[in-house]
Amino acid sequence: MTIRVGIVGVGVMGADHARTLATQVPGAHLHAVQDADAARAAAVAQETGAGKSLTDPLALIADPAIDAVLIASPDATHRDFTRACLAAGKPVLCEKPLAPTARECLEIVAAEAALGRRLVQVGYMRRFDPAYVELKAKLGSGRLGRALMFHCQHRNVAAPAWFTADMAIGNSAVHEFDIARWVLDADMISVQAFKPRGPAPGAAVGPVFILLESALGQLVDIEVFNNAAYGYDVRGELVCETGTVALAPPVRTVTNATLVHGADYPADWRPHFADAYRLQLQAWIKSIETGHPVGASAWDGYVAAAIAEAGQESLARGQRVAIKLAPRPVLYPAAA
Ligand code: ISE
Repeated sequence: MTIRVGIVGVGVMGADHARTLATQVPGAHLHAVQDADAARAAAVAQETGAGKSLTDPLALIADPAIDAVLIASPDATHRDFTRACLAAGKPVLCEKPLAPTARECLEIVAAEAALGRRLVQVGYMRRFDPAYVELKAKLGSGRLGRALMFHCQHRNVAAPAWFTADMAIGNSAVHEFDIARWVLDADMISVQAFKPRGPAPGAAVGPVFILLESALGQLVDIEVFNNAAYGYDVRGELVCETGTVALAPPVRTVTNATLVHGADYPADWRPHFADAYRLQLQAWIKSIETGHPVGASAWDGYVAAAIAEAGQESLARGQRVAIKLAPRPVLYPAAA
């Protein structure tokens, strides 16, 4: 069985997914790629051997020769394209965020619930990252007792000048919101977000610190620093009743040079999470073959967006904010 895939949007992430799909995902055939920039779509099609390149996203989604769609277009388009896939009855892997607002995410949830079967997977790829998978398994083994705290750090080299603290929450920290729910198997009930005083107004966005409380009383602290300069660096440590377990930095080589001993950092998330992206795509294709959905659901996409909005509100008001979720449709079983 071969699943014929079309990709909507082949910018940085879409092109990366296209390369992985074309070369490392058994059972998938990259049938077509779409981009508003015709030259870019054609170049990615040529590089990856995709049979077709086009500029109309809805034509790609409607194409009867396409069985499943990967959406990697700008965030503002995610809701409409995901809904078009649902209307066409096609499985869809939508890059995070599912949509820019919780309200739009809920529209997707409602549309999928009305359909009565899960077709949407959201690209929260850390759920497939071998290090996070092992962290969760070690917690699940019971050897460390119950989880009490989860320390998370998320550092990027640099963000564009227009990147704001709200975007640090809505675009970057959403990964931690999702992975914390998944690792702890618990929903979050409150959020408080802080910014250190300074840097001076007008300077690039500095660190944002976020504290979540889970329904089981666990604390999750998150530092997101989009202008950390030194490298792409994601860390996590669970503090449990009788021990701790942390993600080990993905280091393959250590360099000795004049007066230096050290490891390199990647410039962005793609090398750091290369295995996660590949495993996510392989699991997505397998889930279409078997009919058993995997990964973050539309509901999980909604919850991440709802936590982000509560976090943004907390930052604006300088107060802890309760996370209130819409009623959960039966389509989505209780575990995160
Ligand atoms: C980006 O959109 C991602 O999804 C990356 O994984 C994350 O590390 C980065 O902070 C986001 O801006």
